[in-house]
Amino acid sequence: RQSLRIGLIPADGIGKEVIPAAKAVITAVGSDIPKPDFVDLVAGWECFTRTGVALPEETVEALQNECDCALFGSVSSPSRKVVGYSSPIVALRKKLDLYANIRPVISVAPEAGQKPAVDLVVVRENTECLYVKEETLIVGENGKEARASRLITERASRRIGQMAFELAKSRPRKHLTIIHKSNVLSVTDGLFRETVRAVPSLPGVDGKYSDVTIAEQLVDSAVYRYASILPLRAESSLIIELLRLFREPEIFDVMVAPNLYGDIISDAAAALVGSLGLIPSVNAGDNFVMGEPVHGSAPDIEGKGIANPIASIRSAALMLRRLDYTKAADRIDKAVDQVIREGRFLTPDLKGKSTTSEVLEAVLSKI
Ligand code: NAD
Ligand code: K
Ligand code: MN
Repeated sequence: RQSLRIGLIPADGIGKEVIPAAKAVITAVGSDIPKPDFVDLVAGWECFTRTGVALPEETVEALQNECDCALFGSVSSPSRKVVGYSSPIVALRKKLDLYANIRPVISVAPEAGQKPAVDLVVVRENTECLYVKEETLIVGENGKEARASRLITERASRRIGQMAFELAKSRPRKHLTIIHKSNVLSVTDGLFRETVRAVPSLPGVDGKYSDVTIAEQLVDSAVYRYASILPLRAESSLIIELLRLFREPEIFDVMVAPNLYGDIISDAAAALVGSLGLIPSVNAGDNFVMGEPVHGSAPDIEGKGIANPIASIRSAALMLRRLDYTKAADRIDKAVDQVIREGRFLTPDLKGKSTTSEVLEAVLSKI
């Protein structure tokens, strides 16, 4: 391969401040990957207000035809209905069939080589559930009535289940928790739960997952169990660590969930390690991968130059890891770990005083 063509879609808000940091870090590990060739692409709310289109056809075509992978920043979707607008990231996940959103939530142990106190991965179904966005509003006898339909298919549940089992198998604890709410939604969540549970007995699997242990947790109590894992403390040295380890260290390893629950439990898990600004993800399908920080466009800090770039930097590493550029990914993650451990250059979300570019410089200096 001559070059690695990487689509960059910073989109809105702090996406524009953190995606350049990811780009700089990829450039810095250039000796361990094919020559990076960045393709600048547009999408988002600002793009919509300027052009009337949130996801231009050229962006989708460039991703499909000219790019080997991509990085997405964040989009500022309004909370009210705007005629003609629809979230470009939700659309992109469907158009590129990026059916899994893989979100590792891992704390940094005070010393290299120690086991991190929090080490889990949320595997979120990325194409259906309430995100089919079929909503209707009618005015009935008793006023307005709004409805949304929620789609759960066997096909999507099976492939996200396969992805989750594969991931669980590759990890030391080999433990998979299925997140659902089948006690109330026995038909939709029931189908998700049963289909994921049946993955190990699919034809051709042949005992491949026999060493993976399976558990289930209702989505609400899953969040409660996080909350019972005691809060973290930023020490004077600003080293991030947990006051106490998990009371039940085995509770969560890989968690697989339908789209909306997966979104919520991963934001909740981010609180365990200190900030949403630390948590990366990849949107993955069978043929394409798009890195994306878990956070949104953060309008409260937009334009101040203090957004934490680590989620985006780690998303670049996760994207490269998925493409088997393990050495480049390891170099990036190790550099980030060192910067967090030293605690000298951290953004305000981690109780530091550094800017986005100071954190980036610190990471680059360790690479
Ligand atoms: P958010 O993730 O943007 O912000 C939540 C809180 O976390 C804010 O206080 C913010 O300042 C902080 N935060 C997030 N990322 C940070 C970072 N990198 N560094 C430091 N602090 C950080 O969520 P929100 O406020 O609920 O949503 C804001 C906008 O983002 C909305 O328009 C929403 O639609 C959009 N959004 C987009 C995506 C996406 O692009 N996939 C995801 C979630 C939300
Ligand atoms: K995002
Ligand atoms: Mn979210």
